[in-house]
Amino acid sequence: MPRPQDFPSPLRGPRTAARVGGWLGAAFLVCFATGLYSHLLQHPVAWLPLPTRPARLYQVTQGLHVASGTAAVPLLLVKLWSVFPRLFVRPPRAPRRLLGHLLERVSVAVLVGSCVVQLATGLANSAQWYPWGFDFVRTHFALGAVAAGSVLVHVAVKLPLVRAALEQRVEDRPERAGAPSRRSLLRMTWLSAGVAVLATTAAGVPGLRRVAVLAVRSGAGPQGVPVNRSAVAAAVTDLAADPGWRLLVRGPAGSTRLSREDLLAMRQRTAVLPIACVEGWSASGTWGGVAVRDVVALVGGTPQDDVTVRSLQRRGAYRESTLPAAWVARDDSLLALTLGGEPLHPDHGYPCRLIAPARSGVLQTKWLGEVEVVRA
Ligand SMILES: Nc1nc2c(c(=O)[nH]1)N[C@H]1C(S)=C(S)[C@@H](COP(=O)(O)O)O[C@H]1N2
Ligand SMILES: [Mo]
Repeated sequence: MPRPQDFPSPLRGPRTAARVGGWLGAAFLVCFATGLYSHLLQHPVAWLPLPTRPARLYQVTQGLHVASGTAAVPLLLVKLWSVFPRLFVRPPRAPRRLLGHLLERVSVAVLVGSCVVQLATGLANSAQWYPWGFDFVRTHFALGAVAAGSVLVHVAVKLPLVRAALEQRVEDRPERAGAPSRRSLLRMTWLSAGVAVLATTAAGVPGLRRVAVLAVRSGAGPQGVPVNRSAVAAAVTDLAADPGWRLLVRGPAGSTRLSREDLLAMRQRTAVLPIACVEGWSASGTWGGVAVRDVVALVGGTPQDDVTVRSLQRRGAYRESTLPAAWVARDDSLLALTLGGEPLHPDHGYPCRLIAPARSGVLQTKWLGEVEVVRA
């Protein structure tokens, strides 16, 4: 077993750890807040109404979520490197000090474990790679809570040490000839975090798409919008192309079945709205169709009701979503029939899909078969 003094680099230690830790804490805070918001959008709670505008809100917050999570990776690596020798500190002999030591070690183990797994699975998810058997969304949420709690405990415990470390200067000159200085180590760390942010978010910045090497699905797809699950993958091709397709609309005053022609004969509206996937990619389109509120009005639905939409798709987690009343009240919450002025491509949800502002992509249900008014 090595001992702490076997790691002689003067760049490790509290001065580096405290500074990188501050940035890491900031990245975690952004990531946690945007992640919580994304979770609440998908699992709304009645006492906490969420904003329905600006339309691009989720596009921005989820972009920040993926960018801050990616930036946290190099920050966490440098932070772990800077404290690595502490792993080999011998426990004290005195029983009371030993207890304190063990508690601190356990809290650090939970902290490091949850942060590493959280960032690794999040990164894999943003790269659309799901090599595990567990439910990603649930695990990511639960682990986020564990990570947030253990970060708070850690900051509280280390505060005196952090204060002292931040009072010490960061020198520009290396302590040993030929070695980098602490200042240049920190600069390299900020730079790596900056590159990580750019590589994930630049796809959204015109002209910078080519540097967005870590961004997935940044523009390709029929009608200029990427596709996550195609009609073939969802096994809906036949049902969606059936000329006998009707949208079943159910509400307190009864039910009705509408063909695409019926829907096209109603008042048409257009809205420029993004598809903003949880994975971080997003793309805007001009959607045309009928307002959800106009359709549910046919069966006695009002803008005070929630509306659940269901897909023709038989299996899969995103076959259904519920549009809260605040969204139903908006004219740009659409049952879309067209994208960019053309009938929806089969992969974008033909014959009819939901598209609404300030919502996560997973909630923009494609290939609708049914719309139901749900009264609270
Ligand atoms: N029925 C159904 N709708 C769905 C999905 C799905 O798997 N099934 N995927 C959702 C996800 S995760 C996203 S990001 C958007 C993508 O829409 P697009 O393929 O038109 O870009 O559709 C959503 N709607
Ligand atoms: Mo998505």
